[in-house]
Formats: sequence, C-alpha cells, structure tokens
Amino acid sequence: MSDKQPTLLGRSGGRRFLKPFARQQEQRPPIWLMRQAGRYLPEYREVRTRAGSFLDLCYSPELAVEVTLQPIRRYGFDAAIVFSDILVVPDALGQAVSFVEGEGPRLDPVSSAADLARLDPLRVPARLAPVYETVRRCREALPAEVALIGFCGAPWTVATYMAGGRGTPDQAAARLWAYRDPNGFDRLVELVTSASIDYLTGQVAAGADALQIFDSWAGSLPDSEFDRWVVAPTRRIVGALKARHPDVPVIGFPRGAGEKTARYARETGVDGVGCDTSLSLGTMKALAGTEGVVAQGNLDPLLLVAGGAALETRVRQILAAMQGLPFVFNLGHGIVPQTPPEHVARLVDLVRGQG
Ligand code: 1CP
Repeated sequence: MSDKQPTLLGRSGGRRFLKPFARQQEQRPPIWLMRQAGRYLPEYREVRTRAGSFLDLCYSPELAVEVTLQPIRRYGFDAAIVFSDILVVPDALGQAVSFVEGEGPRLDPVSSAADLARLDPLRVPARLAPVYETVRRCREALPAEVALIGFCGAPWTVATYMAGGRGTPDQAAARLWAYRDPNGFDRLVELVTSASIDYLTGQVAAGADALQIFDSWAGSLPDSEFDRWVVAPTRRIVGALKARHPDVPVIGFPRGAGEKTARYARETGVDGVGCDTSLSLGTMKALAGTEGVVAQGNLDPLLLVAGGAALETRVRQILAAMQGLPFVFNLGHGIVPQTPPEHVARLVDLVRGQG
C-alpha cells in the first residue's frame, strides 16, 4: 500500500528481491522458489543422509547453512530461504515431532486443555536458538545482493498439524475442535501465534531481510471461519512485527484462499501475497494493482517437472501479465522432489530474459 512505501524504501539497497516492496520494480522480476532447498537436489540428499534425523538437520547450523546456500550457488536466486520447517514451533513448545522417511511429519496430537498445559512457551527461545544461528551465518555467507527470507507457519496451518498429529487431507481434527470448542482451540492458536511472533522476531534480529508466513491449509476453512483462524492471527503477527521492524517486508501465503485472497491482503496488513497455482493472472494483477501488495507466484510446480514448451509458454504468460507491477516470480506451491534440476536452471534463464 502506498503508505508503506517510505519505510520499506530504506532497506532495499542493492537487493533485487526487496525492490518491488519499495516500489522500485525493475524490468525483470526477482525470482526465488518455495522449497528451493530439498530433495530434488543431489547435494541436498547427500547432506540429509549425513544429518541423521530431519530435525537434526534443522537444528545443526553448519548443515542448515549448507543446504540453504546450495540452491543459491547452483541458480543464483535473488533470495535464499533459511532452512528449517514450520513444525519446529510445536517441537520447541514441547510437542513430540518426528519426520518419517517417505511419509512426512508425525506429532503426538494435542486435543485438550490438559495437552495444552503440557506445552511450555518458555522452552521456545533456547530450542530455536540454533535456527537463529543459521540465519546469522547465512546472512554472513550470502552475497550482499541476495536477500535472506525467514519464515514460520501460520497459526492455523501449524495448529492443523498439532491437532491432527500429521498432514491430513481435510484438516478435520482442527476444524472439528474449532467448531466444538472455539475457546479451547483459540488457546492453541494464541500459543502458536505468540511463539511465531518470537520466532520471526528472532530471525529478523539474526539478519533476515524479509519474512514469509506459510498458511498452506488456509483453503480448508469456510468463509465463516476464515477471519477468526486465518486473518486474525496473521494480522496479530504482522502487527507485532511491524511495531518492531517496520522496514522488513512480510509475505503471506494463504494457499487455497481463492476469492478470499484480496480480503486477506487487505485485512492482515501483509506487504506481499504468495499466490497459489489456482489464482488467475487477473487476480494477481488486481492484488498488485488495486490492492497495492506485491504479488508473488504462481507457476504450477508440475510445469517445472514437465519442462519444455509447456513451461516456457506459461512463464512468458506470467511475465507478460505482471510486467510493470510489483511482482516476485515464484511457484504456486513448493518444488516437488521429482523436479529435474536442469528445468530449474531453464526457468531462471527464462525469467532473466536469457531464454
Ligand atoms: O527428509 C526431508 O528432506 C523432508 C522434506 C522436507 C523439507 C526439505 C520437510 C518435511 N521440510 C522441509 C524444509 C522446509 N519446509 C522449508 C525450507 C526449505 C525451502 O523452502 O527451501 C520450508 C519453507 C518448509 C515449509 C513447510 N513445511 C510447509 C509450508 C510450505 C508447503 O509446502 O506447504 C509445510 C506444510 C511443512 C510441513 C512439512 N515438512 C516436511 C513435509 C514433507 C511437510 C508437508 C507434510 C504434508 O504434506 O502435510
């Protein structure tokens, strides 16, 4: 929004990624990709094997820095995203979290006031200190022109894992809890919201230049619940961050929010909106134009697997539609493991105008 420009102008410096947030959009947009570090890269798989458990990797600054930098070395993206996971917050609160090879996260589900009472916000700073150390070392190691993005999961999305004990197709455990006992569920969301504010603040203090809030399951809530569980907690996080660090852009990624995305942009106070694959280019243009936020997105990750003419055609369409608007090129969701690394190189060339 126009009243955000003066504060965000200060920090863009030479970092191309920050320019759209300062309304200094250049001819070619900045590019980074959600989940740009990960299993599609052989050098990631090598470090992952050495690390032992996935959480050990998240909490080992030396290894986490290495996998954060791998995609920057290979592709020269305009931003790095610190290597961690959205589920380090429940882990830090004291919920047992593990990652089962090939199956994803497993948590001891929380479902009652007694379960909540066992979670302890006072554990969070010490448990997450290694992530802050990773941020510090990444900022030191990165080329000056590459921005560093810190992140957390949005309270709603993190709560769906905490309540369900795993990634679920319909987020039923959290939705049912929210319907049956909204005040009890609110205590869980509040706990995660406060921990997330501390977590993001710690990442900025350690050197993060921008932040992203991943609300991967925002789309599972009906209209009647969306404001309470998606908009309100996100607004609280953005407000707290802005009070402390007005010059650090915050991007929200309300995946699946569809027609509610513009309301989300307006009411949460985010500077940028991550657009999922389902949003039309018309909607993205309206977000970046009328709504006054930076639009980020929204190439289908499977086009990056397919490659070839289909990839090129769509990339050119997106670039043409967003020309001149505040825009960051990204996918509409994370890179999938079967992505051929050479297709990522081709994408970067296309966006940089060398294709
Ligand atoms: O063994 C492995 O290598 C596990 C794969 C993996 C990776 C590479 C997981 C497990 N997490 C991560 C890192 C990660 N996760 C990053 C940093 C790397 C980068 O972006 O380059 C980030 C930003 C995340 C965010 C994340 N984790 C989200 C939000 C984004 C999204 O994809 O929707 C979510 C929902 C998670 C939970 C999670 N962690 C891991 C998996 C497999 C999942 C998804 C489980 C499910 O499908 O429900």
